[in-house]
Amino acid sequence: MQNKFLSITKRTRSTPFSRRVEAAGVKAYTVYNHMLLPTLFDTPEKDYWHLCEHVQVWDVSCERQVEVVGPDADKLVQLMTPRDLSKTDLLQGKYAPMCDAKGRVLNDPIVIKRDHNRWWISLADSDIKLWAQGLAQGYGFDVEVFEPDVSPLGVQGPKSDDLMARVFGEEVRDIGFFRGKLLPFMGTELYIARSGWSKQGGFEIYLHDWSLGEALWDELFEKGQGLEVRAGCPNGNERIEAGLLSYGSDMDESHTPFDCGLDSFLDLDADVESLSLPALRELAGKQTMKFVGIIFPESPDLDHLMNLRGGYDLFHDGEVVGEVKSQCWSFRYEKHLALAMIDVAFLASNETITFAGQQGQIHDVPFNKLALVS
Ligand code: THG
Repeated sequence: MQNKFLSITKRTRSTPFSRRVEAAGVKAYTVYNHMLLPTLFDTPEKDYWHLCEHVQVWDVSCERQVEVVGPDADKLVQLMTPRDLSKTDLLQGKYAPMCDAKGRVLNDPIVIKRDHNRWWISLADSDIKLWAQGLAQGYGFDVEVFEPDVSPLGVQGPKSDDLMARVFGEEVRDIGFFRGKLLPFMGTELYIARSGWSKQGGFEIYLHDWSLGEALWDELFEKGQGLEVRAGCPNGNERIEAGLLSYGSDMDESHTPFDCGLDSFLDLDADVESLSLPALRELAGKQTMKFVGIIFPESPDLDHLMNLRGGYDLFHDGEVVGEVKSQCWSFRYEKHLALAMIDVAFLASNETITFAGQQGQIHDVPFNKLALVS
């Protein structure tokens, strides 16, 4: 399947940074939370190496926030996730899968404790605002649930500390992983966290005033001179190597967190009220699928590579034993990497799998922790 053009309308919302993204020469978009998300600026390979060597500014406004505020806010957010949030510090973020009462994954956001009884749920691509509003209504909680005017701007890459220090001061350097600070910008204070959907290091600036978007963008580029700063976007190749999950591609509401390898983000023994914890305690140890990596020596063929696409069945002896969810050609390892869900029963006795005529080696994710032998 070839790429087609995307018709951009009000429904595929633009962002506070869209004009700058266009001026920077964006080549492709996807739609995420009903909003434009750039996916390509130069070639996939040039975008990749630039991210790994320099610093990029990412319009990730589409990581929309659901704000939950009011006397029952802690209760509602805890109800939505099986991760124990009771010990979250102010301005701390936690990667917190959200699950329904059957223990199925509805989203895998970062939840941020902005204040006492005030949370931002920084969403992956599914309509959690409606779910949260429904739960609040059904449980009779005293909370407001809405999408605030908040648009994250990512600053990612090895030079991101230097760039951020030039714009926001040296104190950005001691922000810990998934921690944040409120730092001044043009008469307001922006929430800035050390997080982002790459493993090259970086920050996310949560712009809470749409009208300041272009000023923020311009400031990063003006102060970034000499750092080779340029516009970028979440990079499919980099995140597949790093094993960062993409909701809707790698997993969806048919999977449990166990299937996805998200066990370490569940607190099965926690004494908290969470909608999914009873089901997840039952499901523990009974997983039927496993999220794995597969390494192929060569690219199966160009059609399969289009857009890091998944959705391909994996067969063994004529039986479907799994599905490729995302895949890419790794410029770093010079191998074709796939992320896949595979039947646990098949995995028990097999380490190789055939796909598009090639033998692939099954590996744990992330790939970039492995010594990839040639
Ligand atoms: N930043 C913000 N919002 C987001 C994302 C983000 N919303 C959508 C999407 N990304 C949510 N999904 C993820 C998935 C993985 C991570 C963050 C968000 C992530 N994981 C690390 C890992 O798996 O190695 C670390 C997790 C941890 O140790 O707590 O960073 O990127 N604002």
